[in-house]
Amino acid sequence: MSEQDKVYPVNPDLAAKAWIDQARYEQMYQQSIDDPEGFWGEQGKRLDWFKPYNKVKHTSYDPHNVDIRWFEDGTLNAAYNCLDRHLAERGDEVAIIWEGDDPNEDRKITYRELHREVCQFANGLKKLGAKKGDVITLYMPMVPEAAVAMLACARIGAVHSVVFGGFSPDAIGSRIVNSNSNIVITSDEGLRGGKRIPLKENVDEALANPEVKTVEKVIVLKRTGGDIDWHDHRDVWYHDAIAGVSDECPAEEMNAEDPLFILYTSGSTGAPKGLKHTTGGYLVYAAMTHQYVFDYKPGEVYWCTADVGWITGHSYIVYGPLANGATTLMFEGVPSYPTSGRMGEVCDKHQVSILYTAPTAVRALMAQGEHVMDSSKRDSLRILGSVGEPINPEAWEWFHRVIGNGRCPIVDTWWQTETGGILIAPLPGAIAQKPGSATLPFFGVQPALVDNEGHILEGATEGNLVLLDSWPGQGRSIWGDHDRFVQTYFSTYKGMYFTGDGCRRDDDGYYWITGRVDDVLNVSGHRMGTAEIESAMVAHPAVAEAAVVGFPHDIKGQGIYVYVILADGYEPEEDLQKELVKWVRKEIGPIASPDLVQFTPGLPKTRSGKIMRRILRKIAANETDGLGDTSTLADPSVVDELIDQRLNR
Ligand code: 6R9
Repeated sequence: MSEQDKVYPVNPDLAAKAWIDQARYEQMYQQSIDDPEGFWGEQGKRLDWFKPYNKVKHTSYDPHNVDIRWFEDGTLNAAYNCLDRHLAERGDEVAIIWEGDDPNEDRKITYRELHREVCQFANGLKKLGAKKGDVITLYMPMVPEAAVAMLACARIGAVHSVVFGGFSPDAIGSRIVNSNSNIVITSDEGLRGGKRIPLKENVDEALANPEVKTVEKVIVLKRTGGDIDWHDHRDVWYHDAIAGVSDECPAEEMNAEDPLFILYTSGSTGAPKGLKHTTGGYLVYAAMTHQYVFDYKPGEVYWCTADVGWITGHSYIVYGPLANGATTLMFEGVPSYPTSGRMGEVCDKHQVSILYTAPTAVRALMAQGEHVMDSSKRDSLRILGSVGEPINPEAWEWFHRVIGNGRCPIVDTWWQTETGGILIAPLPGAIAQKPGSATLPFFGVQPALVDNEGHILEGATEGNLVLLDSWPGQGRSIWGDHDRFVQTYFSTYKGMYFTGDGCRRDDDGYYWITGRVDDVLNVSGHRMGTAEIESAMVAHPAVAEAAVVGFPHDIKGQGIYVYVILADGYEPEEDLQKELVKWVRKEIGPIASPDLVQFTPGLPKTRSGKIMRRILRKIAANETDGLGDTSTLADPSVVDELIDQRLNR
């Protein structure tokens, strides 16, 4: 039996106590497809609405009229649902456990305290001029104030746009320009793995660009107390913004379809897109998936190791868990600091029941051998989760056997920034797992595989992954550019949402995501557009042309391989390779650092001038035997040259 055929059946004891067992999964799934109105109409009641909805689903995937609305005549407030409604029953229970970068620093915040902090900061924002509909940019470390700021925006009806702390000043600036954001919330510095990250300095640099014109206020949380520049007319300390301010703040009544947040993500072409998520459907879906996919039970400590700068942090550190009244752990640091066993140590210290992390983190631990987990017992763990990229069966097995002591099911959750919440995953009490497969769809989700012409393929097969109908958590548009939304997701295959992922379905109907079929890379679970990196490269004077592809990388999943044609007068020297790597870090951020830069006199192109990436990918992966059809190349000798010069790794 091959590794991929291995099945881990559902544990009957777990199933007996789970929210969803197999029979219930099947019955609910069927109902969600047969009667989406009835199904979601019922599920919507898990939230508190100011004005209840009468209309449930109003969605069209017709490319001439893409229109997605859920619960459209209801009103509610996301922060109210994450805080106020829990106060009577569990006001004194812990909402957020914060674990600092330094293991001696931690903090527990109850729902009552979090409510107070959010209200106070919401009033602080208002005092500085923030109002409903404003876009507020967050560039924050992983501290409770990041969640407070998100919820405070939601409370007053402002739209947050969180920019991951690893992005560069240029990336912050372009997101501010695209969203017309008027307030930025940041921190003096961040702290990760003992290193200080100059967050405020990066914001200053972003705002120094004359094209960035809309920002009136920068609110600065004091985290490290490090030295920073100060601009009196613009900068306000977080502690000053809340000083003497009331801690009572009514929650703004929002329509279900009012935007809750924008989150930028990379695509195959152009600059990152600001995905627009709205309030009602998103929160229903985040809360429901958090409860069922992780089988979350009241009182359990749940830890998602993502950063709030990504969709995983939005839906499964902040909104889903807090809407459910859960205890969510927020970790400031990195899994390998100060010791390589830190992740397990944090599980023991806070008695974590559910651990949701990324394959790249598992592989990084695995590379250090079995003993890396010896400093912890991890007896409290009950469920493990994986997200961000395909998990290879070896890493799955190691995650299960070593981290989970062979006791805990792994929910491999497939989803995207665009989907708002988890779409394919094995509910732990209902669906047997196969290492490497995300398994079966969540309620209301209708995956299908299509060939390149858009014909739906039946049975065990492989194809492009599409979704046939909407679910409440789906992104509604691209901020300021609905045409691009339609073009990107609904035009390739008419009447379907195209995910950009390739996928296989086996005889049991299980889905196995095979990776992106477009020019999007997945580096350590982070999405990177090749076009974005290429345009950063050609902005350097030494670069005449650049082509970027991914190649298999043991820890990161994919590494970044850049082919560069130098401009006249530049020599292919090692120093220049290093300089170009630094350049991309400055233009986009450290997560986009190329792993390898190869200078080349030419690139393989078709006679019509299109770069043949398929060939570049093969060369980067060292698979030069099976280059496939090269007959359409304008100049086949380029390929031999590229292979000769291929970098040794
Ligand atoms: C949540 C998130 C989305 C892309 C997606 C796919 C890949 C995510 C996966 C997975 C295989 C999984 N992806 N989860 N591939 N198995 N369990 O990661 O969102 O950053 O937008 O990335 O990540 O390729 O299309 P996002």
